[in-house]
Amino acid sequence: MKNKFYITTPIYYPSANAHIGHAYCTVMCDILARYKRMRGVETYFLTGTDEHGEKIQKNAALKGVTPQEFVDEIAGNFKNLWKAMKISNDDFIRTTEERHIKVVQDVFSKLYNNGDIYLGNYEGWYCTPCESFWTDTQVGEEHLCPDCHREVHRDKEEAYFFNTKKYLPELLDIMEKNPKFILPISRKNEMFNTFIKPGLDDLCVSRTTFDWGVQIRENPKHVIYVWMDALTNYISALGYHSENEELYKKFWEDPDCEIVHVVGADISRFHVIYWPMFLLGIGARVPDRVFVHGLLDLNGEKMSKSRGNVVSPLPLIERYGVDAVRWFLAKEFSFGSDGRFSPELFVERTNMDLANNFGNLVSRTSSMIVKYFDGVVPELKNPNEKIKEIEHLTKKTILAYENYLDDLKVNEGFSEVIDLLNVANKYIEESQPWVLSKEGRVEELGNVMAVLVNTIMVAAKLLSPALVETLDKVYDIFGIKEELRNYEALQKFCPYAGSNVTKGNALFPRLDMNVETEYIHSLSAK
Ligand code: ME8
Repeated sequence: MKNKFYITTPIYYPSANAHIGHAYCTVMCDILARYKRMRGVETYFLTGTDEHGEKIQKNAALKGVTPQEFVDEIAGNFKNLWKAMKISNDDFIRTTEERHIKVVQDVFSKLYNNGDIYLGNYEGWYCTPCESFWTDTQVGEEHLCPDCHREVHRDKEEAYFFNTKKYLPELLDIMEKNPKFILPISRKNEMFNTFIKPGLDDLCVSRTTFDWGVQIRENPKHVIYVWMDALTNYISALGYHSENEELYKKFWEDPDCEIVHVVGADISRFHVIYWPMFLLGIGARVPDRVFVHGLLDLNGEKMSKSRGNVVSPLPLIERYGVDAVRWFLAKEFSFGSDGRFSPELFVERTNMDLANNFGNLVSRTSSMIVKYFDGVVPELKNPNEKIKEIEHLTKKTILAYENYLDDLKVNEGFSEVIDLLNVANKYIEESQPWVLSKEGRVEELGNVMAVLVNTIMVAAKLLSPALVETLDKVYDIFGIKEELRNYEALQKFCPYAGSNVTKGNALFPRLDMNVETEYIHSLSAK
């Protein structure tokens, strides 16, 4: 494991408010950032908004406001949403900020002076919603954008081009030498077969038909292509080419920092092909990994504002709490595969993992300790074979969890913990504490309680990158001392004897399937 970690989300277009898909990507990055911090890795987590381009300019005009007013409002909404979702980003970059604009211009000039960018003419098919030019073959006879399947239009203009041929061999070499550069690995072939194998054209990196963008210093009637502008955020936010390059040096230049970009499958080619080439052009290091996550749909339909089927995370958080929403996103979908949001799945997931499994274990254990031991966690004495087995399983779970999360496999890591919680719930049934109490087998009864408390603490800590509010609640219910709240405490088995337990409210109330699915359906119908 490297000793520093830099993780980024895509910077989202503030052309409309965020929906559950944006929240998904941001929550997954937040979980990874929180996990690394928990492991003592110095971490920097960046998100932000991509505020230039024709689409934003058009949306602002439709609303009768300036583009800046338009993006100010929506960028503010993004920030508020991330606050409500307890996202722990270290910075929020906006591409209309001075600190960013200057860097984009510097990067362009550097590439231009290198001879990597040249002036030519562009004629092709343009998709405004995707801000992308496409070739005849790509749009086919129907003239539809290969990404979003909307109609494209013919566009011709004097434009600057980035010479992709120059860096392709080096890029292919990087992909070859670092098999984890594109993750999941299945995405690598897709990328190669779809975009590289048919032949890579030079990339058009400027526009003259609108002006909401970063001007090219050398030729101000051009604005820099919104993707070149946007990708640069990953280094402009760290202060690249600014008076204070401390963060850039610390996180980008240090080979002992792992750099991870998390992006949706819709935008992977920009991150896997062009961004590394720009970096090679300016003589900077390329990221270690581009993790391509899947896209979520709603009941089988692509989420889009025009269809009116967008789910906003805010009303879900208000009704079910931030941890339930974060948990659903983290656990329901395999990170890297496409997934489906449905109200039924949300209710089922919350009930199954949080109410019936984790929450139930916490409430049963705390009640029993209050009932049988006056609220004081007993000491583990003379553990039997079963307990040694659970101790072994606990250590194995922690290790497997760490390996999975280090490999960005969040879902699999959490599954290990859920399995451990299942074992603990089953252990209650098998050991029958109520019988032990009746028969006066106090030492055995105490041991069962000590083991349950230990399992709860391990689970609460390992799940805390997702369940950000639950950990402290669990610590408070079990009166866990400050010195036993750190990650290292998990290495000890049953160190919690003497803690004072109080019976708390249910951590996660069970949701009524009919009532709650109806409620969530009503949200997406609006
Ligand atoms: O593409 N399911 O911004 P964007 C899962 N500004 N994730 C989703 C999703 C869905 N249905 N919809 C969106 C842009 N996302 C550019 C990025 S980066 C230098 C510039 C997430 O607002 C997913 O991560 O269209 C996707 O890649 C991203 O939002 C696209 O956000």
